[in-house]
Amino acid sequence: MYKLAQTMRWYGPGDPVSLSDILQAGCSGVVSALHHIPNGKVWTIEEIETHQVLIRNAGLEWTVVESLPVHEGIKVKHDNYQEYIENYKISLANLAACGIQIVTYNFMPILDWTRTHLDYKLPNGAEALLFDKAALVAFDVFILNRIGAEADYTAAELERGEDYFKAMSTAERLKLERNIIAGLPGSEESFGLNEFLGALHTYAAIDEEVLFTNLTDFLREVIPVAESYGIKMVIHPDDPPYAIFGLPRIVSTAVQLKRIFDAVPSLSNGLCYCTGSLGVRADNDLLTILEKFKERVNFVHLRSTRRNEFGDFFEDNHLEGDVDMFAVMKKLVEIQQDRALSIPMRPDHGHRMLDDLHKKVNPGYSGIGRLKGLAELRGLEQALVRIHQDG
Ligand code: DNO
Repeated sequence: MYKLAQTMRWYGPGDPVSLSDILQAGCSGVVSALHHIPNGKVWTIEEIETHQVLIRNAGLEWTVVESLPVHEGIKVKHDNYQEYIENYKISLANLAACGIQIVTYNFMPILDWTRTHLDYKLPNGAEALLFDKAALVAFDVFILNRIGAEADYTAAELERGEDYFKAMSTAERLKLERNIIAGLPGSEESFGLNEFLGALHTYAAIDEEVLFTNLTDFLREVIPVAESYGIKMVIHPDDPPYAIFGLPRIVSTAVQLKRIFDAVPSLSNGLCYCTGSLGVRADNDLLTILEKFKERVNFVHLRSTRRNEFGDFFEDNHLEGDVDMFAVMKKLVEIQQDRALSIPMRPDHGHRMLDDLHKKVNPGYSGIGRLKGLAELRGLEQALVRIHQDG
């Protein structure tokens, strides 16, 4: 029986969660990236091998790249975007030469994943990541003072945002700013307020259609190269899966995903099926998405969020929240048997709990919280595999 290949993300030698921790958690693979190489530069074989050796020496294998970042120059098609695309192709060739064949990337403008609070206290004392819509509005309209921001929100949202803003201390404003734009772990960029406004400006003439063209032009160049090396590229959905800061978003729904795969049909044009990102939208049917793109799902992020009527969401326990993890896992078990392969999976994020609370951890990437998520997911899968086997 094929089972999900259990992995955890490792940020490199500076990660407070060590490779030994990851091994003890039950993983065989590691999801990692060369975070020290500036975005847009080539990943050389030497650099890849050095990282690979660190991981191998700990008894693990680097099975998935997350992420090989797509330079902003490609997303907005700056003059030198061709050079970045060429560098991307060389990095793919080098990864393939080292035997790494799953490469994650995203096409979110400017910011990677976005949360407003990194230490949202749960009733049991653990901490979770939270996206509070009122806080986002407070930041966008009243702290960043983005021109035209008001038009993106309803009157009720603006009112909640203003109340939120008025109740904040200066320290809280700074913290909110840091959480949103100073770069969460894994993000490729970080900004101050003015820099961020400047970055937003580079998208003034880029709507969803233009961004889609820029994505497909990129894919038409890199996917044939990936395919020739046996690499599966997997696009990570937008997180959250809708427009923020007036920026275009094109990887948020089944319709958008279909458009991307129709434009470049190669199976090397794949999906990182992230239940936590896609699941934030009530109109995203996670099972339908999985069924539709099952041939292209070559990496899985399992996580559950819980949303409320205001558009806020927090990261819940892996088996709770709005994601029907039982149904998702059942489907993943079936898909793996049909495709006769194991798909790498990582427990996406985890609460900060127990000893995590006394340590510095990368938000979302705690040791114990992720271990708990992974253990629950592993148990769920084991049971479903057994049921599948017994017919
Ligand atoms: C957040 C992650 C993202 C993801 C990138 C992929 O925890 O899921 O940062 O790695 O969007 O390129």
